[in-house]
This record gives sequence, C-alpha cells and structure tokens, in this order.
Amino acid sequence: MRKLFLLITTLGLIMATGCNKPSESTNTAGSGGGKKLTIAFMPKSKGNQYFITCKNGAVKAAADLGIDLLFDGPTNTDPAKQNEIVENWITLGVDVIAVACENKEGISTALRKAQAKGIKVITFDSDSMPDARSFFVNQATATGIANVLMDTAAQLCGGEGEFAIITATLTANNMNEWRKNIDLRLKEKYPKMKLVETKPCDDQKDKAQQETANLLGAYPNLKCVMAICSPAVPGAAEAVKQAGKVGKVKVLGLGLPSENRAYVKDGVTQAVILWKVEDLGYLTIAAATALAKGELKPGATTFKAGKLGEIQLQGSDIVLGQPFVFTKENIDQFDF
Ligand code: RAM
Repeated sequence: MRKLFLLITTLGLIMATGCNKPSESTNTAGSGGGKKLTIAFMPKSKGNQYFITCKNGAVKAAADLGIDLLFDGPTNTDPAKQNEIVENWITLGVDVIAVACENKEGISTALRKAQAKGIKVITFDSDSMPDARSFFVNQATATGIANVLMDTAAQLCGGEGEFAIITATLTANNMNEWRKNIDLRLKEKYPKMKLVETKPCDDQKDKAQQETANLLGAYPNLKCVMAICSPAVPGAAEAVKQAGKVGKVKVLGLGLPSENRAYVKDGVTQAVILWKVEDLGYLTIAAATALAKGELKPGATTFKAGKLGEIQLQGSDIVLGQPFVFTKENIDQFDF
C-alpha cells in the first residue's frame, strides 16, 4: 500500500513539474567534456504536422551533435505567443534561438533583444528582419518554390483561366515572398491565367476548406486552387470534393504526402509539392550548433551540417535544396 502511495505521489510530482515547464526538453548524450549547448527551437505552431516533422529532424540532429534541445511554440499560429516564448528563453539564457517566424516585423524586436544579451539567433522556414538574426535556413529559394507552383498550376489549367490562392497568414515572410514570386512568374509567362483572390487560412485546414468553398461559390469558372501552406492543401481538396467539382477544379499546393495521399489517389488533388521537412529541422539545429561553436560565421560560403554533409550558403541564407512534386505515380514512396 505504502509502495502504491509512493508511486502515485511520484507520478503526481512528475506530472505537475511537466505542466509547469514551459518548453519540452530533449536531453542528449554529450560528446564528453565542456558545457553542453542549449538550442531553443520554435515552430510557427506546434499542432501543425509540418512542424512536428521538422521537430523530428531537430531531435535527430540534437542526438547526433550532442546538444540539449528545447522545443516550444504556440499551439496555433499566434505571433504574440511567439514573442512571449522568446522572452522566456532570454531569461533562461539559452545559447541559440532558432525560430520559424509568424510575423516578420513583430518578432524582430524580441530577437534583437536576445542578440543584445549574447544569444545567437537563426531563423528557419520563415524569416525575421535580416538584422534580427545571423542566418536564415531556407527550405528552397522563393523563386524556385514559386516557379514550380505557378508552372504546375498553368500546366493543370492548360495555360489559361481563373485560379485562387489560399495562403497561411499575411504576416509570414515565407508566404509573402512566395506570393510575390508567383505574381512575377504569372506576369512573365502566363498572360492568359488570372489570379482572382488570395485568402489567408491561418495555417488551419478547416478555415482553408471554408475559404475554398466560398471561392468556389463566388467564381463558378475557377479552374484551380493553389494552396501554399500545408494544412490548406487537404482543406481545399475537401471543399472541392464536397462541392462535387472533382477534376473540374484542380487542386495543388505545398503539402505533406501523408496528409494528401488519399486525395491524390482519388484524383481530387493533382500535385503536392514540398521538400524534405525532417531535413529542414536537422539542418536548422546543425546550423545553430555550428554558429554557437564559431564554426559558422557571417560571410561563410559553406558549412558541415552533420549527416547532411557540406551545405552551400547564399549570403546569409542556408538553402536546403529544391522543391519536389508528388503525384499519384510517386506519392507512395514518401512516408512523411
Ligand atoms: C505550413 C507553414 C509553413 C510552410 C508550409 C509549406 O505548414 O505555413 O511555414 O513552409 O506550410
């Protein structure tokens, strides 16, 4: 009985400590000697499968490189909460903060404050203002992503007709850079295609579904929906399916194979485009570690990113690679 009581008390204590702890922490075995680095890693939102996959890569890198990883972020997109977490990490005195920014300008003040306290800062997935961080780990160039999106949309529409975009938020730098470059490609190459509207969905599948349903009602000649944030791709597909417009309105976007497999197989979604998301998390932690150790300095042209090998820099951008197109034919080969 006493043993049972002790067990319950201990479990209660562990749970209470867990609840009060602001960030999840992954302790990894150090490579021996010296103080272990603590790298704090923040997604745009913790509930988004895309960032859960990024985190898996970050955890692997932490184990490979022998650093302690803190992981925290808003449950859903929330720029104010991101600022609050950065402030907590400043108080904690972490070595590096790595963040996917929801609001480019909004978060930069807090990141500058971290830098002023001697904390190194890098961004990944979605950048801050350039002076608020040392490096940005980019999944692929904005032009590369925009061109493959726009070229695929034009191909699906036979080079003409109306299309609409579902974006995440109007404050996230990655979304805005991609939108800007989609516009450029559209003007340059596809004069017969018309972008009717761009609607934000706050990185929420249900909101993307609702916005797509509204667009289908407002534009009866719509030929294609381009969803440029991962939760929006299955959301747009579901709306097209429920409106009975499968095949008539094409769906494409930046999404995870796992969240879109069924829609792709059923012919609702024609193309899903993405990069190796786990590697984005891995590369971010590798860059953060190299930065903290003084192995990656401003002006560098390459650096060694653990198991990913030597990575090229473009100015202060560390670019992971090229976007990839998943279709009915190849989607089964990918399990993320
Ligand atoms: C969402 C996020 C993220 C973006 C992906 C494609 O998960 O908005 O920033 O890179 O989509």
